[in-house]
Amino acid sequence: MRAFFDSRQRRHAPARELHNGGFTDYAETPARAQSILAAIGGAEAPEDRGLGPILAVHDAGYVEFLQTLAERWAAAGRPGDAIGYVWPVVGRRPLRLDRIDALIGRYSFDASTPITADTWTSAYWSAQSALAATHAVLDGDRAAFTLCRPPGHHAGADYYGGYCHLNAAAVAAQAARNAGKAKVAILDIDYHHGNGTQDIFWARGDVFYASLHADPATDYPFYWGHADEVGEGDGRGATLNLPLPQGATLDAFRRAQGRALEAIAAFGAKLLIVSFGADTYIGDPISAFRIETPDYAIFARDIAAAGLPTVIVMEGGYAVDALGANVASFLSGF
Ligand code: OKP
Ligand code: ZN
Repeated sequence: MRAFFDSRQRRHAPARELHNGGFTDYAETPARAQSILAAIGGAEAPEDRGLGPILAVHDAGYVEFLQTLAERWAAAGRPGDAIGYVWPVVGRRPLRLDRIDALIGRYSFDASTPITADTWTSAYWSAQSALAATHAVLDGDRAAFTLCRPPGHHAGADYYGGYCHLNAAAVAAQAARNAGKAKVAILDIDYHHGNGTQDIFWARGDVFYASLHADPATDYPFYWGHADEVGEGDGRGATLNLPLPQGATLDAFRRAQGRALEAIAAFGAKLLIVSFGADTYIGDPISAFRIETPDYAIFARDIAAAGLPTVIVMEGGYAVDALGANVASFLSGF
């Protein structure tokens, strides 16, 4: 299977993140990519397909903000990485403010995603890697893997958060739609709900979003991913949320994934994108499922049995030492 990664994706390396009320080392480290590359034997660099496919998903004002945030932060005399601390409560007037902190609040949803001078470059190449894998599959490959780091599924059309800036899975899905795939499905099996992906396709009937994740009653991102969220308008019924309790093991996860795959088959998807997070692993430092390394091959075989051309997009996974083996196990199932 072809795999894609650009070395510029390593540059984004915030120092600290706000976690449970204190600053801790940033969990989404460049070492994650190293662990995966060592286990899968390397990856190809993607072509540069430019901003067009990114702007097909993301708001132009947001993209411009992300490109310039680090400079503006420095120009405001702020040391270190840019972190927000104020957010507009839903329903406030859409004020056009210039103050850097107000803009961060406008274009993000949490304080766990510091922005550095390299964030834009790494996020851009992460999206390009996703496009390269998507085009490999559109050109006939059965499956392709994209090592998206930084990850993407928490990023919405006009917001970042959850270590995510550009939504690689959404960019991939939109590229497949534009290439003529009538119906595209996204299966999100990261530990966390992919709120950004859900929001982007919330009111659309052409892209199905199914997610297995830790119950948002107990886990980040809390405000999305509840079972009664099913989409709206043309998208009503094209969102499927299957929250699982903390402690979930192979059997519960596999059963839920089977339900998601049945729904994707009924929808009539012509191409599948898997948002794959290995933070469901038993040893993950920020998560609480109990999936073991060999289990990933089983999940992947079940997904492969759906028989759809498949783009595998890397999302989370923070047990760095085991991450490569978990990804390799998953890919072996294809
Ligand atoms: C990204 B992905 C809780 C802090 C939560 C954000 C988690 C982002 C996960 N105290 N930090 O879905 O793996
Ligand atoms: Zn996650």
